[in-house]
Amino acid sequence: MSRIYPALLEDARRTVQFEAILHALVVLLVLAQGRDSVPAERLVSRDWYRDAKFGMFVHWGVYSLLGQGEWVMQNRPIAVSDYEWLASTFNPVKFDARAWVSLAKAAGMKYITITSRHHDGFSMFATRATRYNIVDWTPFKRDPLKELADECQRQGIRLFFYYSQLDWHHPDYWPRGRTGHNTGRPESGDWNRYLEFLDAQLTELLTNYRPVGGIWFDGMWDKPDADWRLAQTYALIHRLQPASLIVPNHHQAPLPGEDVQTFEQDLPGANTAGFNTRTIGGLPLETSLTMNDSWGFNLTDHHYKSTRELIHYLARAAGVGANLLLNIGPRPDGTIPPEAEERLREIGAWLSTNGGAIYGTRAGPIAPRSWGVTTQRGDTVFVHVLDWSDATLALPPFGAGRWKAISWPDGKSLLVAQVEGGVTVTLPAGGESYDRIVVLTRRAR
Ligand code: FHN
Repeated sequence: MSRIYPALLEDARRTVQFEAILHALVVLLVLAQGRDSVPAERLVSRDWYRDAKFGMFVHWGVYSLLGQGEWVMQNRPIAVSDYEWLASTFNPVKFDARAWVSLAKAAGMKYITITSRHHDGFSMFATRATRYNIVDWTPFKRDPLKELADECQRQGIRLFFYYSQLDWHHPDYWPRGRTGHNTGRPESGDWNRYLEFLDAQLTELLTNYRPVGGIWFDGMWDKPDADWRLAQTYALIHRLQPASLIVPNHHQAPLPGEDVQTFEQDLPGANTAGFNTRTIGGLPLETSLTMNDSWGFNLTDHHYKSTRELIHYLARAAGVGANLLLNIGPRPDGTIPPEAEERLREIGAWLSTNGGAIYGTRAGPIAPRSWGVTTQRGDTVFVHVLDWSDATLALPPFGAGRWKAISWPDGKSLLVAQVEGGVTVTLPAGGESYDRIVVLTRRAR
């Protein structure tokens, strides 16, 4: 025992060292995708993206008809032929692009990311690559993505397309990955033909709906070891629209050609969801979040987060330099659930006074704390006090110089004391209940 124990310890030490070296290599690799090799248009888009901070995620498709979320085809499971019939009944006559975009704007959102095709394989746009699309297959016959694109242009909001690489319907999605085994497809297919189909659809999206903010990929995790020919697809996107961003939800550290690192149901670095990477690269960051517990419309899911929780999440995301992509699951008729609309309007009202401490900021100098976070713009630091009921808040040291503090948005001076372990601020009594914001600037010498 006494001889084995040191050997085990030595082994463990070596493993830890090896993992640390591996981690450092990954981080270096990620950082090596320096800004130098990225064309100017995309750098501008990335900076715009970093400033935007808040976007609307929309999961909407044939699955919305059943009101059991977007995975219903896989979960029940439903055979391709039955799902095809369901798709032929999709008729969201109350869809109103103007109302959707106006709501996103009222919420203070700067972009919309909508499902152009989810894992069910049904295209929510006019495509020549398959007849299995909303214009050719349904009584609706309209192209909602075109209507949205035009409306986004009119109202000055950017449009991104969610695009599923995983497909439960396409015969050439073969060999199968982790999901989609029970939809009654032939046990054969041509993978290269499938990839050509993806590129053909992406070409359409990037040609017919200009300008596209970016493509938000999802589903690669279904076949992590397959050859997805990413370099070719990414080059195609960047050739067709040099300013478009690639946002991959593959749950890995960023790969070459990608522009944003997105995290699902988690703030960057946290992995409560169990599938997010903890490696954070140097790209703009985003976190996607459901407003209740479902992405696609779920008739019985009324488990909505409160406005307070959502505002806290937005502030916490900004505190680590990330955007919040907040989801809605519109109903099959095209209307938006009232619980979602109410929250979006309340967040928008809050942002109309407090957005100055969110938009255009970067992660602040103090790492997130249980009481809140900090953001900063230039030399101005915003302290977001989210959960703290005492009058005085102690901040750790966070930068040279002496600081003065005012409360936001009324600009009242607050007492600041330079103490040995940092700075204390006396918070205003009462006031804003979601997020008490303190603005810190350096005193002139
Ligand atoms: O399987 C999807 C899911 O339906 C949803 O679209 C989310 C959104 O981030 N992404 C996938 C799971 O990683």
